[in-house]
Amino acid sequence: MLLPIFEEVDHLILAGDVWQQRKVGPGREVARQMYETLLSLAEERGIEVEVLRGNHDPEGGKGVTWLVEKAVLVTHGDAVYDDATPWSREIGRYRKEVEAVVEKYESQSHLAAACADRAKEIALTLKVVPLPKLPPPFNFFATALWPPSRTFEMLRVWLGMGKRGLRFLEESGEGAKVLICGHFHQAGIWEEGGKLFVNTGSFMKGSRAWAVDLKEDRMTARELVLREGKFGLGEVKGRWLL
Ligand SMILES: [Mn+2]
Repeated sequence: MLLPIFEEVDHLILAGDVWQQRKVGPGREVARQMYETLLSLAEERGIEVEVLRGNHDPEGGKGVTWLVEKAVLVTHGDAVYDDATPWSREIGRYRKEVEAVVEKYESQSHLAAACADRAKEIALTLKVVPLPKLPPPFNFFATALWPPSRTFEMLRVWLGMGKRGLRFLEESGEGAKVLICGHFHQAGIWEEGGKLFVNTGSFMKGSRAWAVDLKEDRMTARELVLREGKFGLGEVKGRWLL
């Protein structure tokens, strides 16, 4: 499905949550194999692949990567909030453990890489809470909306993430002008005071996925559109000269 996007790409950055490493049961192996296939399809085409870690695949991968002489910072996005994934289903159950991790990092560097390390520790702290098996559409509501506090946290983060992302860039971005991340499932562009934050959204149902293309100092954000089972580049959402 992603092959059309691979055309004309020589360096591909996958910004985390590429596969569900934390999943338990047989689905985990299917997810891992799909991930391996994705990597080999890219490698066969001579594409250099850089995989960042996310909260769903916290083991392996770098926390952050920099492009264009550190003008562009790419990270999964769970480094942006102190508690990484405030809307997580599991966070209520592990609140004390998460607070201990946040406290441990309080006295340390608040640069992007350290924040990404904190996010990884939080991801490994949250153990998967099994869900009851329900028929559709109840399974969707159980997955997406339980517990109810999750919905409020998602709304709070969606409304505030633009400002929060720009603040992270300012405080932790080591002078970078651009922050690119996903994690929040809501694609968008926020600009303020010469700083730019692009959220590439998500491939999940109900979300839109974007891709950011960088060629020398020209950067373009585009929507990815699903046509006849394959993703292609769609509408241009923003163009910048770095
Ligand atoms: Mn995530």
